[in-house]
Amino acid sequence: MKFSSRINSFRSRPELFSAKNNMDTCDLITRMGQAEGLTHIELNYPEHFIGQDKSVIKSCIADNGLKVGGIALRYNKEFINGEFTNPDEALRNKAIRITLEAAEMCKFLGGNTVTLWFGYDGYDYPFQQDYFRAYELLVNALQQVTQAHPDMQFSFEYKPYEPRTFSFIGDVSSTLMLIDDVGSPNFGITLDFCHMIMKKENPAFSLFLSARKNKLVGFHLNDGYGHFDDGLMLGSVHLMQTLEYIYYAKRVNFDGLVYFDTFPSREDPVAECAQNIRMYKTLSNFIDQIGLEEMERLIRDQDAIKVQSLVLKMIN
Ligand SMILES: [Mn+2]
Repeated sequence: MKFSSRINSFRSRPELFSAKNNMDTCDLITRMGQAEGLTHIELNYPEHFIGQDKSVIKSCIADNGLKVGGIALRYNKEFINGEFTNPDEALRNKAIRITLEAAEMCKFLGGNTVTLWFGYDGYDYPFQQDYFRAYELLVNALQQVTQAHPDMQFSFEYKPYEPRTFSFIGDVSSTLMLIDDVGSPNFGITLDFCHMIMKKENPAFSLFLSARKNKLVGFHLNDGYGHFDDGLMLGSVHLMQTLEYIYYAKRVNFDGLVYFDTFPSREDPVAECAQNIRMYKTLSNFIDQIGLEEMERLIRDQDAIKVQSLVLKMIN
């Protein structure tokens, strides 16, 4: 299994790591290296490279026994009116240029996935967005970046809202429609558990839809209550839905990166990360003990009482 985590989580509780309050990218990577079971890291572009030497970052990752899973795009406030759908052509081109740079950086660091999350492509008011125009702009920009790097995997992480009231593409089906319209073989989907809960999707069903279309690239795992992107520890709120999600991950032989997109603020991030990995492995082992065939039989029976006995088995 490949496990990765959110680099900015490792800024919390700095007193547990060193006297330094302002940790640079290498400090954060070094701290991540202490998390038991962590194999990969993902960096944000350009955020984690500003004023940092990329070669130093590269050796720091190797020195800590880690590998780069990929790069995630973080567009700054300049793009408040949209990234790939920005009405200002110069800004839209700049967003495209930054995305292409991120792919180059990913290659340099030995990663293979560029994750795209467009926090600002969306709308807050009726008549604020021309949906036809914005959709064409988005498809066109995604074709440009995916075609420029055919050897790089690009992945779209949808989120229903936050910071916009409506993200332009905010659910599993419209993401799969977008991917289909872009038409690039190197373009797929990243499923974020909290985002799916916010959208009132059933995460295992979204996983099924993405796998059915052969577009499943990455997981962002966490938990939350469904109103905001809470970034809580895996299985802390929706334990059974997490179990069902991991079951379907096994069923489709998912071998991509499992990234914990959590926001520890009071917790020791090293312990929090190790706990998420332990939780994933424990739930995964539980399914293995029952056996995939037995699980399939259980599902075929459509007997909710038998399913509840699974919970009892976990507790006992
Ligand atoms: Mn995420």
